[in-house]
Amino acid sequence: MHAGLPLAEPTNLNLQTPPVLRLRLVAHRTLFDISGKKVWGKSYNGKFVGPTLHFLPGERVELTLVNQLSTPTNLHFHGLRLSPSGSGDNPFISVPAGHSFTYYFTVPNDQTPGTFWYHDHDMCMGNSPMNMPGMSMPAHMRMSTTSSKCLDVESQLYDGLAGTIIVGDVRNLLPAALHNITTHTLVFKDMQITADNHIRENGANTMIDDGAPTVRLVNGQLRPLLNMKPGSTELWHLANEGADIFYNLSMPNWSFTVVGEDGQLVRRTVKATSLLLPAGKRYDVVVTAPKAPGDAWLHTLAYNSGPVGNAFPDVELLHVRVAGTPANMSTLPANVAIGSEKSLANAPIAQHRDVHLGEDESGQHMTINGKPFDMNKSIFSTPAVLGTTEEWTIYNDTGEAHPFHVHTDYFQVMSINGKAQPFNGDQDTVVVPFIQKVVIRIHFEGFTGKVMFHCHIAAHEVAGMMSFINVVAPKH
Ligand SMILES: [Cu+2]
Repeated sequence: MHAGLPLAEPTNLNLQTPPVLRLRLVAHRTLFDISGKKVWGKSYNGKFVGPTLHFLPGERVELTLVNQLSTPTNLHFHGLRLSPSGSGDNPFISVPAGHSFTYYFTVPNDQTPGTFWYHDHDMCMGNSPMNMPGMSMPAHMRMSTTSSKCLDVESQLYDGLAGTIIVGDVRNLLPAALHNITTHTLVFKDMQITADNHIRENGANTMIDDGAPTVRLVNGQLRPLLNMKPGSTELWHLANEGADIFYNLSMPNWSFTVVGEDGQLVRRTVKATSLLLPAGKRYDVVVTAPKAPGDAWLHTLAYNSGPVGNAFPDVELLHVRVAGTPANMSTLPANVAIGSEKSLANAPIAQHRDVHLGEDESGQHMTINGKPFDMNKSIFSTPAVLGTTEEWTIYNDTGEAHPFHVHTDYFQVMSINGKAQPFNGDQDTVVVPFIQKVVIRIHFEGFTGKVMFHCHIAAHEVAGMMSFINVVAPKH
């Protein structure tokens, strides 16, 4: 691999956003060119970072997934408020090898502009009958859907089956002087490569080891080069679309002004010198280059996820060269009003729930409330009621951090290990530090159905740290 090539953006699957948007993603085995090195993996439409989808609030989307892989796959639209049932954002759908499936959904009118992503969420459903709405499965196909012929979500994500979704244009919410600033999408993924030039997968003879040395990439490139003019201001869409590992982003002597987190607008902008992105997390940030020319690096700082977790080293990710004619551009300070999401601090709480994240000593068997994932049974015997707010206390009973992700509806982080968190917007993924607890509030306002939640370290999700809650309509 050769470092230092000019930064390439992920390709766009669409730029037009008509009222009915028809898109096609083809999942297939692919020989990637990763900064000059040929590596086998799996892709949507040919690139290690899948093409970027652009949606508008209120838009009808008809997205056909063509599965040319030799194993089942599916799609999850991470962070979007979509129905978890039918042909919407339904991870219980599994598209068999050689088949296609069209996802139909409408982006909510009140969907905030920001950065989201899509990725495989196939749950290797073993001998359970396929659940594809509108598709009756011939008997011979039902026979073929055994667990021996599926590939776990960690392997599929790691292989390359993920891409970015951008809703609307966050720049329109910034002060007028910043409406036309340059944007970049920066997607973080890592890669471990086998001796025969395949991206590592879990299988009979190999395992992805999320603590092993790995190659960290930006947009599928090794330490690419981004040119900026002195004093210029840009909007960066940051997304950790990797399977397992953390990114602790920082640029010495620079700062990030956070506009959105997990596709949710912040109430007021905040300055940050580092941003922790577990797998699945996104930030929309504004950055301004210094007035003096020079070189800077976007790093992931060293990060330790806990005594039985991983100690990730400091790694340079992106070379930013500040050169050329100085630009005299506006900056984005802290404390600028952006979003209008209301706090749930005073909401009546319909239900309190405890969520215990657990794992055994081997780290191979993981649980929520003592139970490994069962796609047929929620860990909760009582459902949630649409229109109500619940408070969940997530206890991390293990010696490593777990990023907790909820589908369909966002949540508000109330406290971390007893320390109250000021409200500045919602999230869909929160890091629960080892042996600590995090309290969140969720207002179930979107949809009835099975709403998944899980650790977004894909290895942990596969090991069983996943369940769902049944959300039901209120009784009248
Ligand atoms: Cu985990």
